[in-house]
Amino acid sequence: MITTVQQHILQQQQEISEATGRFSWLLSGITLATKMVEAKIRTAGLTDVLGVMGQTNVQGEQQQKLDVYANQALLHCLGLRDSVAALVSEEDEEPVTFNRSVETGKYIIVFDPLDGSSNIDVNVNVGTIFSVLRRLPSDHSSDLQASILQPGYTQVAAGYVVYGPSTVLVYTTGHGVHGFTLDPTIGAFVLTSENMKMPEQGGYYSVNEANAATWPDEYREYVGKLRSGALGRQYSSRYIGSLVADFHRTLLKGGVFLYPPTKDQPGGKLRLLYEANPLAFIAEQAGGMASSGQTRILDIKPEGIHQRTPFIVGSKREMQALLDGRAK
Ligand code: AHM
Ligand code: MG
Repeated sequence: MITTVQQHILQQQQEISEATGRFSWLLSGITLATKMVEAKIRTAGLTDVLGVMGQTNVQGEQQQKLDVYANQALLHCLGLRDSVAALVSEEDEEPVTFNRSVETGKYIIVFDPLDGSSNIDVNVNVGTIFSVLRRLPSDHSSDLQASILQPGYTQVAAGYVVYGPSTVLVYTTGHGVHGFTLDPTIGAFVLTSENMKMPEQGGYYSVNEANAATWPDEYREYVGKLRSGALGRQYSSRYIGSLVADFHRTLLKGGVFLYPPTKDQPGGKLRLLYEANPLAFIAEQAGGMASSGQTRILDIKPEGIHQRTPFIVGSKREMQALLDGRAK
């Protein structure tokens, strides 16, 4: 028989001592919203949702119509869950907080509603990334900053959905990484890969090489090593420009994804809370590693909700080679 993501979360919950039915109810808000987004994406060319909406978001980027829809779907589906204390989105400058007591409003969800949005209009994979944090019991404040700005190692759960040829959901609660595929005939995410493991070494590296001239030297040297066969393999390159899709391939096939510092983005481009942290949690749970080049991603203490970080994630062998190169 099939196992749906809902059933799987309920089973996992029995293994997490403090988990209650609230947690699976909360995650069902995420799966519902992502199914709404996927339905919209499937008919995108036929309806009037492609293209730019004419607003710029807090990062100064043009918001696509689908970005707005995905953000609203998540805010709506999760805002109704009474265990949610705050929602933090890439698309909103400030967190959306709910006036819920510490006993009821236990969780904070941080998300990138539609990652890779520059790919929407060209029919290339996009995704949703989420991270669940536990509200600090001492955090009675209305802004919940202390609870929101916790380092990634405190995440209770993290996951993503890739809207590709099929729609795939991958999540972890710290007990392995599990993958589900949306069965459109029944409208449910069905378990397709339990306990996913990243290969110890892969055959692909993934980076926007157009930026190579402005990377710090060690990244040019590192990618040079991958190209020259110094790691005992002849690598090939793959770069989609949708982080979720590039990460998903790295999880399945191994290798390394990098977004190093550049001249225009000396602090990195990708966002710590809703891009790097959740993917780093999943990578580590699958046997891989994630670093900013200086620090383990999950150890970084965030200072702002839209903070950026250089992000390098992948198989053990490639990650170790990067860190050894830095240690020289
Ligand atoms: P977005 O969340 O606004 O879509 O931006 C993040 C995206 C990532 O999905 C992707 O890894 C990266 O930006 C690509 O950047 P670039 O076009 O500079 O290579
Ligand atoms: Mg993104």
